[in-house]
Amino acid sequence: MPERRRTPTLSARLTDRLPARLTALRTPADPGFWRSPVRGARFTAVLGMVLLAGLTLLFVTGLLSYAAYNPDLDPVNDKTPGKGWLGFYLFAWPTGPHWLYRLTQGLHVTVGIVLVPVLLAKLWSVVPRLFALPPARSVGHALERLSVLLLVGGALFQFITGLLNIQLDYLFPGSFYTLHFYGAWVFLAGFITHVALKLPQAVRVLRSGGIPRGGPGPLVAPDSPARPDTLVAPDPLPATLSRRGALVMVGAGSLLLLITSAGRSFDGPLRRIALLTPRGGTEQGPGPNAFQVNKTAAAVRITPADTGERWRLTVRGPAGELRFSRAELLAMEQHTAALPIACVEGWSTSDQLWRGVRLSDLAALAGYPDSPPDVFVESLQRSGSFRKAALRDNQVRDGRSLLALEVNGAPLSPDHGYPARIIVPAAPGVLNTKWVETLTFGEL
Ligand SMILES: Nc1nc2c(c(=O)[nH]1)N[C@H]1C(S)=C(S)[C@@H](COP(=O)(O)O)O[C@H]1N2
Ligand SMILES: [Mo]
Repeated sequence: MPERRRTPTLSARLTDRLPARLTALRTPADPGFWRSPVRGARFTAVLGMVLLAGLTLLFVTGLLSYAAYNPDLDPVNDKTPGKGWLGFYLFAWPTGPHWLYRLTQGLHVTVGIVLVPVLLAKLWSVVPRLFALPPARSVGHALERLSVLLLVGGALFQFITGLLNIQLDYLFPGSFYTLHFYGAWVFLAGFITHVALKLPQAVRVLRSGGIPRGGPGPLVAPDSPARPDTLVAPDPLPATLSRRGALVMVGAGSLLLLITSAGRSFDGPLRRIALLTPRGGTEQGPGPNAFQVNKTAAAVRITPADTGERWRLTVRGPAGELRFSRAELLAMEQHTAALPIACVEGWSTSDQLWRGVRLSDLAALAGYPDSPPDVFVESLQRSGSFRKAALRDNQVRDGRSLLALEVNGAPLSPDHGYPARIIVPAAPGVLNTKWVETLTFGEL
């Protein structure tokens, strides 16, 4: 039987005759402009499914992180005043398990970093659609494109602000919390719409077989009644990498990021391989205070004179205003608690053994012998952020919530908050105020 040859289309016949220089003049709106043999519905669907799971986790852990700040203890902790009903879900952050914030925020930041290659690959895989003409074929299509704008814009904004924040290199005007919080909701609007519109299709594409091995080729057999795969390049270049190979590369990129960033949630050798991020990779040296420091005493200009013999803790409440020297605090009943420091930046330490006075005992001295109220904590630090924090009654009540004077059997080091610091189970690091000067119990 003679081999059947496909008759080339008119445009193909024309472009064949044109010099290469002229065929290169195709615009991005022309499907033929996009020539990677890797693009295809299944490639996009696989990445989409990873993002569906990963971005959902990011959104949930992000909202939890905001709740963990006690933002409705106005006005001290509210990092996004004016959030209005977007704060509808806020709840009293629990004090157990004591590693709760270490887990939720470690996941939030680590998963965020690890998803970067997946997000970029997904955007790359659908970029021809960005240029497709006409811009809107119907009202439905126009709305779909609008939702993609919210989705892609929201996701890029969230990733960029988040990554800049953990790199301690914050270029944006305005508060990170406010921007990242509102950005999350804008992103969610696009995300939900996009998932509702695309998930059925992605599931169908993935059910119709595994990821095709090898490079180019239409997703569906030519004689299949199914819709053609419009992501497949009509005029692909020769494959240098299979689709599966491309997915493996994306996965390898994510794995590399995981290895070089996840270690900052642990102490010891793992922290040393967390080369990518600040607060990792650095060694803290030997000794009981040898664990990660956020801001040093020197960085906020706290001198030995501020924390020496003249230092007093002021405790305020219905019982009046009381003052204690460090020696007087050490003479009170001391309690120990093994608790980590877990920062919003995603890094954390393993449990450290803190020792000091229970916040509930100080509340009793302040005039709340039975049920401790909220407390407003102020540091002697005069410049920079995180000088004040409010703790909720459930946190004050927990027997592991301490005004710590010692850690791991030694006095606190100046960098870890000498002469006294707050430590609360499951709370974000930012609530663990260092260099404490005043505790005000009751009405904030
Ligand atoms: N006074 C004061 N307390 C503070 C901070 C600060 O900048 N100033 N930083 C907070 C943050 S964001 C964290 S993560 C922890 C870090 O504690 P560490 O430096 O002892 O590890 O301290 C918290 N307490
Ligand atoms: Mo922090």
